[in-house]
Amino acid sequence: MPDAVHVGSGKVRELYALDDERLLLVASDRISTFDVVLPTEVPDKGRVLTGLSGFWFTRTRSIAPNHLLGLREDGRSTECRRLEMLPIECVVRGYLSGSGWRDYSATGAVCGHELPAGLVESTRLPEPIFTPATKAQSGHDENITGAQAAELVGAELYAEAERVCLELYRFAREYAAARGIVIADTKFELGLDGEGRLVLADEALTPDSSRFWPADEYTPGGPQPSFDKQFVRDFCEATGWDKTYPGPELPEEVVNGTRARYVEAFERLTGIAFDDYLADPEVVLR
Ligand code: PZK
Repeated sequence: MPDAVHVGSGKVRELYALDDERLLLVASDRISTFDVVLPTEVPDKGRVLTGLSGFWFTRTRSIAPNHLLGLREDGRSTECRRLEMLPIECVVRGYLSGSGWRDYSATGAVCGHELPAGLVESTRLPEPIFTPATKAQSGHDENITGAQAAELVGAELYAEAERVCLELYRFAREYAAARGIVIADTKFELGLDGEGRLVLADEALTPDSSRFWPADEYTPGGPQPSFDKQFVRDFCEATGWDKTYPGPELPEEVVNGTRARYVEAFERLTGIAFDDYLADPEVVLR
C-alpha cells in the first residue's frame, strides 16, 4: 500500500494513515483466544467484522456520529476520519460476565455500580451499566470507577460518553435479540473531531468487541458459549495447551465451523447474504 503509512497494530488489526485527516483500519483474518493470536487464520473473519461495523455505523447515526467515511472493495478496510481518541475504553454491560462477574463476585460492585446481592454469573442486569476501563498499553485493560474516568476525560465529556454508549448498546441489543443473538456486553472507542464533537470510532458491535451469545442456549448460572469462538475454545482446551504463546494450529473442521459462525452472525444481524457483501461491501451502508 504505497500511499498508506503504517501507524499502529492491534492483535488482529492494522491502522494506516492515508493523510492528515484520514485513517485506514484493516481487519485481518487473525483470531485470538485466551489473549493469544493463533497461527491459523479464519478466512473472511476480518470482512465479517468490517461489514458488521459498517452496518451498525449506518444504523446508529441518529444516536451518535461516527468515523466511517467508506468501505474499500476488499471488504476488510474502513476509511475513517482521524480523531483525538479518548483515553478510556467505554464498556457497556447488560449481563454479568468476564471481569464484571469477577469484580462483582469479589466486591458486590462493578466499576462503582453497587449491584443487588446473590446475582449469578451471566445474569441479565436490571439495567445496562457503563463500566469504563483504562487503555493498557500491554496486557489487560483495568476497570475503573466513573469518578476515575471523569478525571481522565472531564466530567461533562464523561457524562456524554456514558449517555451515548448506553443508548447505542440498548439499540443494538434489542436489534440483535430479535435475531437470536444476545449481546452481553460491548466495548466502544470514542474520539473527538475538530469541532469537539464526540464521535464513535474503531469497530463497533462486532463479536471481537462484544460478547455474542446464542439466545436459544442462554442459561444464567454459569459461563455461556460464545456465538463465534466456541469451537476454537473447545479445541484449544482439549489439546491441553497452557494458554501461553504460541497457540495451537487449528484443524480444518474448526476453521470451517468458526468461519460459518462468523458468517451466520453477519447474515442474522444484517439480513444480507454474505456473498452479496463480498460482491459489493457498501451494501451494508444502505
Ligand atoms: C485509533 N486505534 C485502535 C490500534 C487498529 C486500531 N478514527 C480514529 N482516529 C484516530 N485514532 C484511531 C481511530 C480509530 N478507529 C484507533 N488507535 C487509534 C487501533 C491498532 C490497530 F486497527
